[in-house]
Parts: sequence; structure tokens; C-alpha cells
Amino acid sequence: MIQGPLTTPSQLGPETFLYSDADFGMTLDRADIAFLGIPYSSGYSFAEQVPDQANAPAAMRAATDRILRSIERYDFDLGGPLYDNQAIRAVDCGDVRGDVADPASHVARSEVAVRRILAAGALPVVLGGDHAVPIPVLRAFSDQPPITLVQIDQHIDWRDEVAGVRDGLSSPIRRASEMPHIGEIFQIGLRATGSARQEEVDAALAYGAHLVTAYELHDVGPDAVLARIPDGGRYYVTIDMDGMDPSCAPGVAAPCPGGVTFAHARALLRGLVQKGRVVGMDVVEITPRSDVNRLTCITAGRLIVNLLGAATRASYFRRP
Ligand SMILES: [Mn+2]
Repeated sequence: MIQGPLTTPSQLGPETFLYSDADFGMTLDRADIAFLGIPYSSGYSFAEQVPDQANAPAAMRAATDRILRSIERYDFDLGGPLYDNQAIRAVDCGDVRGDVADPASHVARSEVAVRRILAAGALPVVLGGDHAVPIPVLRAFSDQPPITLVQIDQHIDWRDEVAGVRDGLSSPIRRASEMPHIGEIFQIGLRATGSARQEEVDAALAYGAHLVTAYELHDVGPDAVLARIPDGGRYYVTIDMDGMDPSCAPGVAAPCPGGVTFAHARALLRGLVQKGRVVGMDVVEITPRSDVNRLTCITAGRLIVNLLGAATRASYFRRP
């Protein structure tokens, strides 16, 4: 005699990132942290308008159960539960909508969405998308005090244009450098070759960008790199997952050995949280179709967990 049901309900993945409250209407009521998926940006061709990177926000949410087993579990990276039993509200705003009838409109929509998060006093955590995604995100900070930009990346991303596109994935730091509210720029994890030629390196150096190769980071360690970043700043962190070593982030369009280790990236994020105020963060350039056992999504998610856990313990979300 067969006992019990013959089947179990299918295991649907969580619809929100890190078990946060769904807020697809973006009311942001009492929100401390707002996750926002931005799948689309400005591609260099029709095909690249919907690249594999556009699948990453959904893949990140689906990997939630491996990034954090549950919200109340003891996290040994943090020394306790993610939000330290504080009354912290994280919401998932869903993904910025694309519109085939108006194919560039998601870029403007991305900026407006981030502006709404900032106006609500919440910390925006953006799930890209390719590395063009931070361009509208950073524009949303235009009426805020100056920002120090900290990038983890294999590449400097200083191209003025590619194929006539000025807001593409090779240009986010060049565009950021033109924004009056962006101050010092730290570019960490650089190695091998990307789209940059001598003229892009010259432009970065002329701006005063701090170019830190992956090998310098390996040699001197994260504390020495952090010491070069001024204290008391307002830091925006953009993490191109190809800056990380492919041993922990294989699912990227441009895998390359010699990258930033997870431990070093974690130390950099924790150090920034403690030096000043991290005002926003994105993780970009995950290509889920080439991921291995969801490892790239898990690595990106664990970087987000470490940043949020450190911010929680630095009293970022305590309300008067
Ligand atoms: Mn990049």
C-alpha cells in the first residue's frame, strides 16, 4: 500500500532576492535596502540589446537559497544573522521594464527607479545587466553630495564610444568621469587586455583615476589598497564579475586568470563600509548560461551579503 501523496509541489525559486519583501510597485515604505534588477542597457547590436547578462537578475534571485540558507541563520562571514536581529527592511523592486515599442526607454526608467530609491532613503543594490547598467544608476545621484567610485573589474571601461554607442559596457567609467558629482575613481583588479588602448589608459590617468592591477592587490593586500582611498567618503561600488578570479566567478563573458580573490574583495567591501558611507552598489556582467553550478551568482550574492552585513553592524540602518 502506497502511503502519502504521489507527488510534491514543484519547488519554485524565491521571487525576491535574499528573502526580501516584494515591492514591485516601488512604494519603498520604510525600506532600508532596495534590490533592483536592471537587465537591459545600451547594446552594441540588436542581439546585445538582450544579452545573456539580462538573465542575471532572475538567476541571482533563483540562487538565493544557496547565497543565504535563510535570513535567521548564523552567517560565519558576519558573526551572526545577516541583519543582526535588527528591524531592517529590505525590499525587491523587481526588474526595470523593457519596452519593444520604445527600445531605449529602460535606460531612463533605470535612472528614475534609482532616484526613487534614493528619495526614500534606502540603499540601492543593483543586480545587472551588463556594465553599461551603472551609467543611469550613477546619474541618479546627480543631486547628492560627491561620490568616490570604487570599481572591481578586469577592465578600465574608459572607451568614449564603441560602434557609435557612448553608453555601452565599455564606457561606464568614462561616462562617470564626466559627471560633476563623481570624484576620485579607484579601479581594482585590472589585468590582461580588454577594449582599452593606450588612449583610454591615458584618459584615465589624465583624470587621476587610481589604476590598481590584480597583481598589485595580490602583492600588497586589500588593507594597503584601502589606505589609498580617502576616509570619510561616500563610496559607490561597481563590481564587474570578470574582475573576480574565474575560480569563483566562471560565468562571465570575459573569464581571465589572475583575478581578485573572494577574500580580498570581501575585505575591500568591509573596509569601505567602515571608512565612510557606501551609498550604492551593483554587480554586473554575470552570464548565467556559462555559469558553473551557479557559482558566479553565489559569489556575487555573497559579496552583497558581506557588504550588507558589515553595513548593518556599522549602524547604517539604525533610525533615530
Ligand atoms: Mn566592466
